[in-house]
Amino acid sequence: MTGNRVVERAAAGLKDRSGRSPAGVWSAPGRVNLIGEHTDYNDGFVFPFAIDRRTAVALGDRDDLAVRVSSSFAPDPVVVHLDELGPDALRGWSAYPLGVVWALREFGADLAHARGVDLHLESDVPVGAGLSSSAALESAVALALNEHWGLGLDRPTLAKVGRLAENRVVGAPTGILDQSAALLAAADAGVFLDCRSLDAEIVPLHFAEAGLAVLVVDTRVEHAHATGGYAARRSSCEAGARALGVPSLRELPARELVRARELLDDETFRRVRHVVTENQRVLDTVRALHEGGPATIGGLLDASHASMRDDFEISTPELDLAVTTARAAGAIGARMTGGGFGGSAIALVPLARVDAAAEAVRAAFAAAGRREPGTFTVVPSPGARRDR
Ligand code: GAF
Repeated sequence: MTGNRVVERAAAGLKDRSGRSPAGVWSAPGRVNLIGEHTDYNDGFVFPFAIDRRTAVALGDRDDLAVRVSSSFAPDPVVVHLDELGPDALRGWSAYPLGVVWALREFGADLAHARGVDLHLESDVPVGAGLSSSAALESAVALALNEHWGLGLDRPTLAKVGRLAENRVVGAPTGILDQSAALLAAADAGVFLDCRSLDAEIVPLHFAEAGLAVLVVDTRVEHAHATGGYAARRSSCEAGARALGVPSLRELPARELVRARELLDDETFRRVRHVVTENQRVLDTVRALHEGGPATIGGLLDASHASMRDDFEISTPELDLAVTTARAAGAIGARMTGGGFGGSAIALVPLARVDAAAEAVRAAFAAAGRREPGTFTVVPSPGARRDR
């Protein structure tokens, strides 16, 4: 199990670097969003599941009031005194874990009696692949400190802590999807989340029982949400909602798209149409899963990809190639997943055809002169937890 390996590596890394035995080890998973893209910051619906790749944090108590973070994926440890943690002082990779410490306080956590800690992090969630490695890290640290310091915050609040760290410290204007997936997920199930109320329903997926697997194609085109297209899409959605007189696009009924087409410029209209139709596809997916199981959702995944490609314009040639090739090789549905502009696509593939589909995608990338993609299957897995 990859999960166990990162837990062991985190514990050993802490001992190595600080000489301390861990007081505990916590971990949180990366995620695949099955459907519901760019709907979270529009108060809409999302439906992610946690994957079997995790980030683990080993925690050791210190004798002072400092937080020291280290990792094998970072050059040097960073040490900051608990009272000196401001959002503007944090830079580089340590902004993720230290941003969480800062953000806990913003959500009312009383750190007056907290002792300093050493945190050592290890991960097997690929970075820059659109599988939420940053939310995995934030969620593991948030849960670890919440439990170790006895802060008493619930998981939905810890998800907000992670999002605030990401928004304010890292500078990416992202929504609540990724941290909610990392913190609320359950094995063999997806998290159907209403991003307005934050009500979550755990919906069984049972891919394997249906003879299906989820193949991830990491295009190895790195995306970054702190810059560029992501923020532009968010602004378009907000501008569309303002022009249509609704507080968020969640409030726009599908029948209002006729009026939207008259009122909005073509680009804003297509951004709005993506969000409105994607919300409906999430609802339809959850219903289809309840009524017919995962073999009935392929068409919804395809339609979601087409909407992201044509209306929201966040796909890339590599993501489109992954999707069309996987479909031609036997996938029953496929779509890009996550924020877009790079990252990964997912394909729902009959078990017997997974290897052939992966091979077909790699061959298509080679034939198109693209970098070799990563191809691997993922299994819906438990959310953040204490491992030791
Ligand atoms: C990224 C963001 F972090 C999420 O909040 C979400 O908006 C997603 O892109 C698109 O659905 O993962």
